[in-house]
Amino acid sequence: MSIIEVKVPDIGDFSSVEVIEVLVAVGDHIKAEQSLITLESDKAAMEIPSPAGGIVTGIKVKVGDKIAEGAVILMLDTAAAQTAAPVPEKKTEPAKPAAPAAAAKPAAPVASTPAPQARPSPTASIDPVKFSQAHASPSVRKFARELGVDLSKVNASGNKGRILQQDVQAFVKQMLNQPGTAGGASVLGVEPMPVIDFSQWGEIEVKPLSKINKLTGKFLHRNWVNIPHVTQFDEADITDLEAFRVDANNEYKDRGIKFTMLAFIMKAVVAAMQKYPRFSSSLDATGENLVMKNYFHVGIAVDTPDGLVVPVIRDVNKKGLVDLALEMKEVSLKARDKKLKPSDMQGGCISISSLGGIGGTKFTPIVNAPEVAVLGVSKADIKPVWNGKEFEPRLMLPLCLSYDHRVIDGADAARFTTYLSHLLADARRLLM
Ligand code: CAO
Repeated sequence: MSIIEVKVPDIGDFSSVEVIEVLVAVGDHIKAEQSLITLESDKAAMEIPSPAGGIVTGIKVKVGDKIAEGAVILMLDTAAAQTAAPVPEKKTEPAKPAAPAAAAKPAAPVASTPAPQARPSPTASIDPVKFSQAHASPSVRKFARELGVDLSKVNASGNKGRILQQDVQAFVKQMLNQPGTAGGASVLGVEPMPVIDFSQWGEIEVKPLSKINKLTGKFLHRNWVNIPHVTQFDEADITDLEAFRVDANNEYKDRGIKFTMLAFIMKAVVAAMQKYPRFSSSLDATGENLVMKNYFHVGIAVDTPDGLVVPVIRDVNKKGLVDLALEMKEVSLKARDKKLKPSDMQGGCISISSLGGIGGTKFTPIVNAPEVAVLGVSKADIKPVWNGKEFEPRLMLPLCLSYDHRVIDGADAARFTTYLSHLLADARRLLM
């Protein structure tokens, strides 16, 4: 046995400094340079390292004690250092040879320092300034940094509002138990949704979401959060197209074919994508290249009793209106009978979401990534339109184009919807 007293080394001009953390316990095998306690003055916090390796046989300080240079921190059996296998400790640096008199390790002062570089983490986005201002010891800061926890969001339970290691652990636990966040973590670092007991205000019934609801919800949330959306609104004069559609329906009634406005809109959208190819592109995985496509597949949002699905109609540029009308009927039946395969819903270049059969004047659809644009269609209505001499009643179709602003500029979007309106106003242009 070779027991030494480990004392507070020269810590500068401080005569009475508070012990805010004791980082070791009796029986611990410690290495030279391992931090033993954390001291905190008005201006700074510092960790006191061990001058040698060994086994802690007694601790002479406790949290809250005020101590100065020369005070005994603990008793250390240094002979045990050679024989005992050291227990793994929190710090990862290799043991260094024992220093005869270890100096206090200058630790990050509590405030007014360059902000610690917070690593981006799935747990929370860290505001470096607020992190540096949080009241916590260096070891707690290190611990928080390792876990990617923003200290400014952690509730402190320590003396004078100090954040302790267990506070950081409690914060992480709370985040992991948070419902509705991917892996329990709030990627935006925003306040989590509160857990509410609705029965406190009246009778309630809890119904589980359908499988489709849950799946769609995840995709929509991901797309809404990741894509900077803008929606461009326009109106297309479909008076003549509607007259043509009615005629065509009369003509094809015997063959059981019904043309809805959607079939014409699909053709017009593909023609607009051919003129403006960025609208059918996708960003690659690096986010630095655009993948341009030489095919024209269009997703159609279909409302089913179980939720929203988006089957894809392929090669719309190669199909005529009759084929499209038949295929859309088949696909929406399949969707409502839950017969769509995952592959039926993949590979679209753009999606169309039509609420025109239901109602509403406009809405802002969410881009169906990896696509970069989605066209929302609302209910057409007769409106007075100025023809240069007088107001004329015209059937106007509201268009709502949401797009990924990383790929598409506002001017491009306005050109796209203007061209689309132009095509729908005179469908003969689709033949050109
Ligand atoms: N303006 C006015 N009337 C319209 C219209 C429009 N924009 N679009 C359709 N209509 C009319 C149709 O002409 C039809 O009338 P008739 O029976 O008199 O001919 C009636 O409304 C019903 O049409 P529909 O909605 O059944 O057919 P569709 O081809 O237009 O749409 C489908 C098919 C599958 C897209 C649609 O049934 C559907 O599910 N829509 C909902 C999509 C959805 O939920 N989107 C929201 C997604 S969230 O972003």
